[in-house]
Amino acid sequence: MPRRRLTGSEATSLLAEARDRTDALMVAWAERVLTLVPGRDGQAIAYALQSPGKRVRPALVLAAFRAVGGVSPAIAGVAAAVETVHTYSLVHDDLPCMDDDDLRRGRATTHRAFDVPTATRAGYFLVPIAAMVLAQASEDLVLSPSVLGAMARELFEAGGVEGMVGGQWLDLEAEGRQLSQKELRQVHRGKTGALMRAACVLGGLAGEATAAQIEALRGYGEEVGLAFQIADDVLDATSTSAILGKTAGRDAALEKSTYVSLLGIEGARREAASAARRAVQHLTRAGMPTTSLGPLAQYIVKRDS
Ligand code: GRG
Repeated sequence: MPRRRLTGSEATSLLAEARDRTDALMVAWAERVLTLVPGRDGQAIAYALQSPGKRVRPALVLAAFRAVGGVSPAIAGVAAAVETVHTYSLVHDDLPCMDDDDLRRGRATTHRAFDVPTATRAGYFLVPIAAMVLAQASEDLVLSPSVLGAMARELFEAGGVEGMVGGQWLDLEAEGRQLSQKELRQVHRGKTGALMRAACVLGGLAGEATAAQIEALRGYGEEVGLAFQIADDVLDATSTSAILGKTAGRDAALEKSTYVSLLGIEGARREAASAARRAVQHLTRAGMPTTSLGPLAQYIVKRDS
Protein backbone atom coordinates (compact mmCIF):
# COMPACT_ATOMS: atom_id res chain seq x y z
CA MET A 1 0.00 0.00 0.00
CA PRO A 2 1.41 3.43 -0.85
CA ARG A 3 2.68 5.43 2.15
CA ARG A 4 1.36 8.96 1.65
CA ARG A 5 2.04 12.20 3.44
CA LEU A 6 -0.67 12.94 5.99
CA THR A 7 -2.05 16.24 7.15
CA GLY A 8 -0.99 17.48 10.61
CA SER A 9 2.55 16.87 11.80
CA GLU A 10 1.45 15.46 15.18
CA ALA A 11 -0.75 12.81 13.50
CA THR A 12 1.96 12.09 10.94
CA SER A 13 4.68 11.48 13.48
CA LEU A 14 2.43 9.48 15.80
CA LEU A 15 1.28 7.22 12.94
CA ALA A 16 4.89 6.74 11.81
CA GLU A 17 5.90 5.81 15.36
CA ALA A 18 2.89 3.47 15.76
CA ARG A 19 3.72 1.85 12.43
CA ASP A 20 7.40 1.30 13.22
CA ARG A 21 6.79 -0.07 16.69
CA THR A 22 3.80 -2.21 15.76
CA ASP A 23 5.51 -3.59 12.66
CA ALA A 24 8.53 -4.64 14.75
CA LEU A 25 6.29 -6.53 17.20
CA MET A 26 4.23 -8.13 14.43
CA VAL A 27 7.45 -9.43 12.84
CA ALA A 28 8.61 -10.82 16.21
CA TRP A 29 5.26 -12.57 16.80
CA ALA A 30 5.23 -13.87 13.22
CA GLU A 31 8.67 -15.41 13.78
CA ARG A 32 7.43 -17.02 16.99
CA VAL A 33 4.33 -18.38 15.23
CA LEU A 34 6.48 -19.91 12.48
CA THR A 35 8.27 -21.99 15.13
CA LEU A 36 4.96 -23.07 16.72
CA VAL A 37 2.73 -23.66 13.68
CA PRO A 38 4.43 -25.63 10.92
CA GLY A 39 3.73 -25.47 7.20
CA ARG A 40 1.35 -23.27 5.26
CA ASP A 41 -0.87 -22.44 8.23
CA GLY A 42 2.09 -20.82 10.02
CA GLN A 43 3.11 -19.03 6.83
CA ALA A 44 -0.43 -17.68 6.32
CA ILE A 45 -0.57 -16.35 9.89
CA ALA A 46 2.86 -14.71 9.43
CA TYR A 47 1.72 -13.25 6.08
CA ALA A 48 -1.31 -11.65 7.75
CA LEU A 49 0.62 -10.42 10.81
CA GLN A 50 3.24 -8.75 8.62
CA SER A 51 0.87 -7.07 6.18
CA PRO A 52 1.51 -3.31 6.05
CA GLY A 53 -1.50 -1.53 7.56
CA LYS A 54 -1.80 2.16 8.44
CA ARG A 55 -1.75 1.21 12.16
CA VAL A 56 -4.45 3.70 13.13
CA ARG A 57 -5.64 1.58 16.07
CA PRO A 58 -2.08 1.31 17.49
CA ALA A 59 -1.73 5.10 17.16
CA LEU A 60 -4.96 5.50 19.17
CA VAL A 61 -3.58 3.20 21.89
CA LEU A 62 -0.33 5.21 22.14
CA ALA A 63 -2.12 8.58 22.11
CA ALA A 64 -4.70 7.54 24.74
CA PHE A 65 -1.96 6.10 26.99
CA ARG A 66 0.02 9.34 26.80
CA ALA A 67 -3.09 11.50 27.26
CA VAL A 68 -3.50 9.98 30.73
CA GLY A 69 0.19 10.33 31.62
CA GLY A 70 1.55 6.92 30.50
CA VAL A 71 5.21 6.89 29.47
CA SER A 72 6.42 3.28 29.06
CA PRO A 73 7.52 2.10 25.58
CA ALA A 74 5.98 -1.30 26.45
CA ILE A 75 2.56 0.19 25.53
CA ALA A 76 3.45 -0.89 21.98
CA GLY A 77 2.54 -4.44 23.02
CA VAL A 78 -1.03 -3.36 23.84
CA ALA A 79 -1.16 -1.64 20.44
CA ALA A 80 0.02 -4.87 18.77
CA ALA A 81 -2.69 -6.88 20.58
CA VAL A 82 -5.44 -4.59 19.22
CA GLU A 83 -3.85 -4.71 15.76
CA THR A 84 -3.81 -8.52 15.89
CA VAL A 85 -7.57 -8.61 16.47
CA HIS A 86 -7.97 -6.14 13.59
CA THR A 87 -5.74 -8.35 11.41
CA TYR A 88 -7.89 -11.43 12.05
CA SER A 89 -10.99 -9.42 11.15
CA LEU A 90 -9.46 -8.34 7.82
CA VAL A 91 -8.48 -11.93 6.92
CA HIS A 92 -12.03 -13.14 7.58
CA ASP A 93 -13.72 -10.05 6.10
CA ASP A 94 -12.02 -10.76 2.76
CA LEU A 95 -13.15 -14.40 2.59
CA PRO A 96 -15.64 -15.42 -0.11
CA CYS A 97 -18.36 -15.97 2.53
CA MET A 98 -18.02 -12.32 3.63
CA ASP A 99 -16.88 -9.44 1.38
CA ASP A 100 -15.04 -11.76 -1.06
CA ASP A 101 -12.05 -9.60 -1.97
CA ASP A 102 -8.72 -10.20 -3.68
CA LEU A 103 -6.73 -7.14 -2.60
CA ARG A 104 -5.82 -5.93 0.90
CA ARG A 105 -3.10 -3.51 1.98
CA GLY A 106 -1.76 -3.50 -1.57
CA ARG A 107 -1.25 -7.28 -1.60
CA ALA A 108 -3.23 -10.42 -2.34
CA THR A 109 -5.71 -11.19 0.46
CA THR A 110 -4.65 -14.13 2.65
CA HIS A 111 -7.05 -16.59 1.00
CA ARG A 112 -5.77 -15.51 -2.44
CA ALA A 113 -2.11 -15.83 -1.41
CA PHE A 114 -2.86 -19.23 0.20
CA ASP A 115 -6.37 -20.75 -0.06
CA VAL A 116 -9.72 -20.37 1.67
CA PRO A 117 -9.35 -23.17 4.29
CA THR A 118 -5.81 -22.00 5.20
CA ALA A 119 -6.89 -18.35 5.51
CA THR A 120 -9.92 -19.35 7.57
CA ARG A 121 -7.70 -21.27 10.00
CA ALA A 122 -5.14 -18.43 10.05
CA GLY A 123 -7.89 -15.99 11.10
CA TYR A 124 -8.96 -18.25 13.96
CA PHE A 125 -5.35 -18.75 15.09
CA LEU A 126 -4.93 -14.96 15.35
CA VAL A 127 -7.55 -14.58 18.11
CA PRO A 128 -5.68 -16.53 20.82
CA ILE A 129 -2.44 -14.99 19.52
CA ALA A 130 -3.96 -11.55 20.26
CA ALA A 131 -4.67 -12.72 23.83
CA MET A 132 -1.04 -13.84 24.21
CA VAL A 133 0.23 -10.51 22.84
CA LEU A 134 -1.96 -8.67 25.36
CA ALA A 135 -0.84 -10.85 28.28
CA GLN A 136 2.83 -10.29 27.34
CA ALA A 137 2.28 -6.52 27.11
CA SER A 138 0.61 -6.47 30.51
CA GLU A 139 3.61 -8.29 32.01
CA ASP A 140 6.06 -5.88 30.31
CA LEU A 141 4.06 -2.90 31.62
CA VAL A 142 3.94 -4.51 35.11
CA LEU A 143 0.16 -4.10 35.25
CA SER A 144 -1.96 -5.75 37.94
CA PRO A 145 -4.09 -8.82 37.08
CA SER A 146 -7.21 -6.68 37.48
CA VAL A 147 -6.00 -4.18 34.85
CA LEU A 148 -5.14 -7.06 32.49
CA GLY A 149 -8.63 -8.50 33.12
CA ALA A 150 -10.27 -5.15 32.35
CA MET A 151 -8.22 -4.76 29.15
CA ALA A 152 -9.02 -8.32 27.99
CA ARG A 153 -12.71 -7.83 28.67
CA GLU A 154 -12.76 -4.53 26.78
CA LEU A 155 -10.87 -5.91 23.79
CA PHE A 156 -12.79 -9.16 23.38
CA GLU A 157 -16.18 -7.62 24.10
CA ALA A 158 -15.43 -5.09 21.37
CA GLY A 159 -14.44 -7.94 19.05
CA GLY A 160 -17.58 -9.93 19.87
CA VAL A 161 -21.28 -10.06 19.23
CA GLU A 162 -21.94 -6.69 20.88
CA GLY A 163 -19.18 -5.13 18.78
CA MET A 164 -17.32 -6.13 15.64
CA VAL A 165 -18.88 -9.55 14.99
CA GLY A 166 -22.37 -8.18 15.65
CA GLY A 167 -21.80 -5.16 13.38
CA GLN A 168 -20.38 -7.33 10.61
CA TRP A 169 -23.28 -9.75 10.92
CA LEU A 170 -25.81 -6.91 10.56
CA ASP A 171 -23.81 -5.55 7.61
CA LEU A 172 -23.87 -8.90 5.79
CA GLU A 173 -27.52 -9.45 6.58
CA ALA A 174 -28.38 -6.00 5.17
CA GLU A 175 -26.72 -6.44 1.74
CA GLY A 176 -29.11 -5.38 -1.03
CA ARG A 177 -31.36 -3.38 1.34
CA GLN A 178 -31.15 0.35 2.25
CA LEU A 179 -30.79 0.83 6.00
CA SER A 180 -32.01 3.86 7.90
CA GLN A 181 -29.35 6.20 9.33
CA LYS A 182 -30.04 4.78 12.80
CA GLU A 183 -29.49 1.19 11.61
CA LEU A 184 -26.39 2.18 9.64
CA ARG A 185 -24.91 3.94 12.65
CA GLN A 186 -25.43 0.70 14.61
CA VAL A 187 -23.61 -1.31 11.90
CA HIS A 188 -20.70 1.16 11.76
CA ARG A 189 -20.38 1.49 15.51
CA GLY A 190 -20.16 -2.29 15.82
CA LYS A 191 -18.21 -3.30 12.73
CA THR A 192 -15.51 -0.63 12.96
CA GLY A 193 -16.17 1.64 15.93
CA ALA A 194 -16.05 -0.93 18.73
CA LEU A 195 -12.41 -1.90 18.12
CA MET A 196 -11.35 1.75 17.81
CA ARG A 197 -13.14 2.51 21.06
CA ALA A 198 -11.36 -0.46 22.66
CA ALA A 199 -7.99 0.87 21.39
CA CYS A 200 -8.60 4.15 23.24
CA VAL A 201 -9.91 2.49 26.40
CA LEU A 202 -7.02 -0.01 26.52
CA GLY A 203 -4.53 2.86 26.20
CA GLY A 204 -6.28 4.56 29.14
CA LEU A 205 -6.46 1.40 31.27
CA ALA A 206 -2.76 0.68 30.67
CA GLY A 207 -1.98 4.25 31.77
CA GLU A 208 -4.06 3.71 34.95
CA ALA A 209 -6.55 6.42 33.99
CA THR A 210 -9.31 7.56 36.34
CA ALA A 211 -12.87 6.35 35.73
CA ALA A 212 -13.78 9.79 34.32
CA GLN A 213 -10.84 9.68 31.90
CA ILE A 214 -11.83 6.18 30.74
CA GLU A 215 -15.37 7.38 30.06
CA ALA A 216 -14.03 10.33 28.05
CA LEU A 217 -11.76 8.01 26.04
CA ARG A 218 -14.69 5.66 25.47
CA GLY A 219 -16.78 8.56 24.13
CA TYR A 220 -13.89 9.80 21.97
CA GLY A 221 -13.23 6.28 20.61
CA GLU A 222 -16.89 5.68 19.86
CA GLU A 223 -17.11 8.87 17.78
CA VAL A 224 -13.78 8.51 15.96
CA GLY A 225 -14.75 4.92 15.13
CA LEU A 226 -17.97 6.15 13.53
CA ALA A 227 -16.07 8.96 11.75
CA PHE A 228 -13.50 6.44 10.48
CA GLN A 229 -16.11 4.16 8.91
CA ILE A 230 -18.02 7.08 7.33
CA ALA A 231 -14.71 8.31 5.83
CA ASP A 232 -14.12 4.73 4.66
CA ASP A 233 -17.51 4.79 2.88
CA VAL A 234 -16.51 8.05 1.15
CA LEU A 235 -13.08 6.71 0.11
CA ASP A 236 -14.64 3.51 -1.23
CA ALA A 237 -16.84 5.64 -3.50
CA THR A 238 -14.29 8.29 -4.51
CA SER A 239 -10.80 6.79 -4.48
CA THR A 240 -8.96 4.12 -6.44
CA SER A 241 -7.79 0.61 -5.60
CA ALA A 242 -4.17 1.71 -6.17
CA ILE A 243 -4.41 4.44 -3.51
CA LEU A 244 -6.51 2.44 -1.04
CA GLY A 245 -4.55 -0.81 -1.37
CA LYS A 246 -7.95 -2.58 -1.43
CA THR A 247 -10.67 -2.81 -4.06
CA ALA A 248 -12.45 0.53 -4.47
CA GLY A 249 -16.17 0.60 -5.29
CA ARG A 250 -16.80 -2.60 -3.33
CA ASP A 251 -19.76 -1.18 -1.37
CA ALA A 252 -21.71 -0.36 -4.54
CA ALA A 253 -20.80 -3.74 -6.07
CA LEU A 254 -22.14 -5.54 -2.98
CA GLU A 255 -25.16 -3.21 -2.78
CA LYS A 256 -24.22 -2.16 0.73
CA SER A 257 -25.95 0.57 2.65
CA THR A 258 -23.38 3.26 3.40
CA TYR A 259 -23.39 6.87 4.50
CA VAL A 260 -22.72 7.74 0.86
CA SER A 261 -25.76 5.81 -0.42
CA LEU A 262 -27.84 7.45 2.33
CA LEU A 263 -26.55 11.06 2.36
CA GLY A 264 -24.36 11.48 -0.73
CA ILE A 265 -20.62 12.24 -0.68
CA GLU A 266 -20.88 15.74 0.82
CA GLY A 267 -23.50 14.71 3.37
CA ALA A 268 -21.31 11.78 4.46
CA ARG A 269 -18.26 14.07 4.73
CA ARG A 270 -20.26 16.43 6.97
CA GLU A 271 -21.37 13.54 9.20
CA ALA A 272 -17.77 12.33 9.56
CA ALA A 273 -16.56 15.83 10.44
CA SER A 274 -19.24 16.28 13.09
CA ALA A 275 -18.46 12.87 14.64
CA ALA A 276 -14.77 13.92 14.82
CA ARG A 277 -15.77 17.19 16.53
CA ARG A 278 -17.94 15.32 19.04
CA ALA A 279 -15.02 12.97 19.71
CA VAL A 280 -12.72 15.79 20.78
CA GLN A 281 -15.47 17.39 22.90
CA HIS A 282 -15.51 14.26 25.08
CA LEU A 283 -11.87 14.96 25.96
CA THR A 284 -12.15 18.72 26.44
CA ARG A 285 -15.20 18.29 28.70
CA ALA A 286 -13.10 15.95 30.89
CA GLY A 287 -10.19 18.42 30.90
CA MET A 288 -7.93 15.98 29.03
CA PRO A 289 -5.13 16.96 26.62
CA THR A 290 -5.96 16.76 22.92
CA THR A 291 -2.38 17.17 21.67
CA SER A 292 -2.32 13.84 19.82
CA LEU A 293 -5.92 12.61 19.95
CA GLY A 294 -7.19 15.87 18.36
CA PRO A 295 -4.94 15.65 15.25
CA LEU A 296 -5.67 11.91 15.01
CA ALA A 297 -9.43 12.63 14.85
CA GLN A 298 -8.71 15.14 12.05
CA TYR A 299 -6.51 12.64 10.20
CA ILE A 300 -9.26 10.00 10.47
CA VAL A 301 -11.71 12.15 8.51
CA LYS A 302 -9.22 13.77 6.11
CA ARG A 303 -7.03 10.76 5.22
CA ASP A 304 -6.72 9.71 1.61
CA SER A 305 -6.34 5.96 2.16
C1 GRG B 1 -18.77 -13.98 12.29
C2 GRG B 1 -20.32 -12.26 11.24
C3 GRG B 1 -18.95 -12.65 11.72
C4 GRG B 1 -17.94 -11.74 11.62
C5 GRG B 1 -16.49 -11.97 11.88
C6 GRG B 1 -14.75 -10.48 9.89
C7 GRG B 1 -15.39 -9.83 11.05
C8 GRG B 1 -15.80 -10.66 12.23
C9 GRG B 1 -15.56 -8.52 11.09
C10 GRG B 1 -15.15 -7.59 10.02
C11 GRG B 1 -14.85 -6.24 10.57
C12 GRG B 1 -14.24 -5.33 9.56
C13 GRG B 1 -13.14 -5.84 8.70
C14 GRG B 1 -14.67 -4.08 9.46
C15 GRG B 1 -14.09 -3.08 8.54
C16 GRG B 1 -13.22 -2.16 9.34
C17 GRG B 1 -12.34 -1.32 8.46
C18 GRG B 1 -12.81 0.03 8.09
C19 GRG B 1 -11.17 -1.81 8.08
C20 GRG B 1 -10.14 -1.04 7.38
O1 GRG B 1 -9.33 -0.45 8.40
P1 GRG B 1 -8.04 0.37 8.05
O2 GRG B 1 -8.35 1.36 6.98
O3 GRG B 1 -7.14 -0.76 7.41
O4 GRG B 1 -7.45 0.88 9.31
P2 GRG B 1 -5.57 -0.99 7.49
O5 GRG B 1 -5.31 -1.94 6.36
O6 GRG B 1 -4.88 0.34 7.28
O7 GRG B 1 -5.30 -1.58 8.82
